[in-house]
Formats: sequence, C-alpha cells, structure tokens
Amino acid sequence: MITLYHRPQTRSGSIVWLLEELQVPYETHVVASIRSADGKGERDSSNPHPHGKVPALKDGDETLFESSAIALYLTDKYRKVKMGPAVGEAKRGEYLSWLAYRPGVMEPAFMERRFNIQHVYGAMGWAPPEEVEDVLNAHLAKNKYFLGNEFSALDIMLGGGLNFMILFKMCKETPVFKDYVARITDRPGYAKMMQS
Ligand SMILES: N[C@@H](CCC(=O)N[C@@H](CS)C(=O)NCC(=O)O)C(=O)O
Repeated sequence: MITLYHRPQTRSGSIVWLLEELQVPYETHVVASIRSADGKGERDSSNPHPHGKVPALKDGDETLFESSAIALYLTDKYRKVKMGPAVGEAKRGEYLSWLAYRPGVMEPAFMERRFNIQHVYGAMGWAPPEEVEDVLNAHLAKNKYFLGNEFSALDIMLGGGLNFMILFKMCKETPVFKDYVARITDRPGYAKMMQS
C-alpha cells in the first residue's frame, strides 16, 4: 500500500490529486506539523522526508521525496490510467522537461516575485517571472493541456501550481490561464484534493 505523507493545503495536495487520477489505492498519513513561512511549526518525526517537508511517499521498500520525482515514479509504475508517456513513447522528453521545469524554473520564479527577490540575470538557474509567464502563456495558448489534447500529470504538477500561484497573485491571470485553469480544476480528483 502506498502511504502519502501529507499536510492539507500544501504541495502534497498535488500528489493526492495525482493518486486519485491514477486510481491507485493509497493511504494518507497527515503529519502533525511542518515549518511554515512565518517560522512557526516544526518537523514531525514520523515524516521520512530528509527536510521534514511534504510530500513524501512510501511504496513498499521505496521512500520518495520531491514532488516531481514522486509524480514521475507514480506515472511510470502505475499505468492502469496513463498519466504520462512511458520511456520510448512520444513526448517522453517533453514530459520530463516540464516535470523538471516546475521546481527548477516555475516555482522559484514566482516565489521570487512573492518575496520580492531581485533576479540576477544569467546567474540564477531559473528565469524572471515575466519570462516564465510568457513561456507558459504561449504554450497553453496552443495546447489544451501541457502535452496537447491529453490531460496528464503535468496539468496537476504545473497546472495545479499555476492555479495556486494565480490565486495568491504570484502569477498574473490572463484569458489563456483562466480558461486552462477552469479546464483542469473541473475534475473529481481536484475536488478530492481540496477535501483532503
Ligand atoms: N521541492 C519540494 C518542496 C516541498 C515543500 O517545500 N513543501 C512545503 C509545504 S508546501 C513544506 O513541507 N514546508 C516545510 C518546510 O520547508 O520545512 C517539492 O516540490 O516537493
């Protein structure tokens, strides 16, 4: 049985949504506490994440952390419902690229804006938030979902993040984003995440 180490209204919600879409049995272990942005809270010793963060996930003998790694592991292993291209299938490279883009580029760019950090062009490994908005807008203007016509884990990992970042004014809403977010959040898995 898969165990998801979870805390409501955090990044681990994306993994709840993904597990629901995959139709894989799982249990959630809600951690008592995590550190919060105001410096309060502390790590729960039952949480196997090396930094006490969520999500973490156990599946048999495997212990995983980092949302994108968890998403890739789950979508590779559990394929009753296909939520991402397998090795050798079309768009695998694009799938991996966007999965890495979420923690490597999208999140730091929008966090930079939220916490008013000065971007150092050419030095920071991500890109300025306006540039990230342009890239995402252009991609979603041409594609119903991240990988084209099929909903995939990318629409949870990046799309779900985009929804949150728009709500919290870290990313500017555009008509393209508005339509896209309405499309991806109109799903039972999203509702399940919101109740978790
Ligand atoms: N890069 C990690 C970030 C995980 C993360 O920072 N999660 C937050 C909750 S949204 C957390 O657990 N914070 C507590 C802490 O930083 O100790 C991922 O994508 O899984």
